[in-house]
Amino acid sequence: MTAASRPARGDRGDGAGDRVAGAGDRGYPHGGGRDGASPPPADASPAHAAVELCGIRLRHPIVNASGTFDAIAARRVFGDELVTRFPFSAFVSKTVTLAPRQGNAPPRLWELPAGLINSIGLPNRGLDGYIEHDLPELARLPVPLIVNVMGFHRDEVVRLVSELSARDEVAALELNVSCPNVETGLVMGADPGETARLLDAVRPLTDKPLIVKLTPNASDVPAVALAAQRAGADAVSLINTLRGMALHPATGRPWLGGRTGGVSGPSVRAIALAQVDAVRAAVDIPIVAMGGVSSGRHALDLIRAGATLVAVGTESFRDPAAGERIAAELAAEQARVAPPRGRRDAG
Ligand code: RRO
Repeated sequence: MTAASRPARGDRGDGAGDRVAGAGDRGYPHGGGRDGASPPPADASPAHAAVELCGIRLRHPIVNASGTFDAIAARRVFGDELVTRFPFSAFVSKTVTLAPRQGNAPPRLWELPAGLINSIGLPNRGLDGYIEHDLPELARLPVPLIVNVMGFHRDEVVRLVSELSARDEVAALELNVSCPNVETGLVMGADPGETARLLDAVRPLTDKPLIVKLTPNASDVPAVALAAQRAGADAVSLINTLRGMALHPATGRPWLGGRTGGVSGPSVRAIALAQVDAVRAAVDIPIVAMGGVSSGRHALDLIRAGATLVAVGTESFRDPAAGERIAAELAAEQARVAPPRGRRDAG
């Protein structure tokens, strides 16, 4: 089946994308009174902000960046309030690998003047554990589920895509191509040929939307995006984190257990904007843009650069309700730039 002949995908058929409650005056998560947490927005998802990504209807354009919001832990803390006031219009899972992983040795984080370096190292239950334990929990969220997967060999990605594609709970798959192929040593997403070969292997296995998460640690990111599009990707997402390093101030040795890590947060926003702009010029498929977004204005910048959706990552560590606040701020910015019909003529 060709990309053109595939049916509209990703719609869970249960209106899930329409059931995100607008913010009211109930508890989650503003009620906790965290320092620096967002003030409650009046309405996080007015109708004019609704969008569609690859056939998936979403209440607003703000989703989470993979690995930056633990919805299962958040539900334990905030209870059903998380479900009725979920901060994102879709949930992107943390990266799932074929085998379970412990992740990197600590320390795993280093704080920067404007952001973070993380070296988490993909801790997860593996595919079987994810399907048994995480998927049933995540399927209870009121928004479509996008599952992020990564393999160290094409065959691993083939298994991940084919098994997750068979699950009705999964609206779309995001391929994390930021890891080296153990056969070639090349980072799959740093090389257009590797990216195309990966898509050639997995595209025929699924009718669900395939989003390729690009790495910024590549010499020609638009060329990788174009290779992904030509090989059948439905969308690209960018940017993943930029490789960085910190030294222990006393010993001068690498601080992070993984030696290097990924830089995110406000320090990378200008880089994200430039890469989204360059990728927009190279491809026609939708872009999910992220990198240092902490306000509606930042989200609007990425949409102006050509994004359909914007993901919030590091800011959610500071404020778990950031997604809801940023969606409301974005809607206000968009209404200011292009007021909804009726209001445009008023006065
Ligand atoms: O788990 C991680 O350390 C990690 C991943 Br998979 C990723 O895609 N990006 C990142 O900054 N960290």
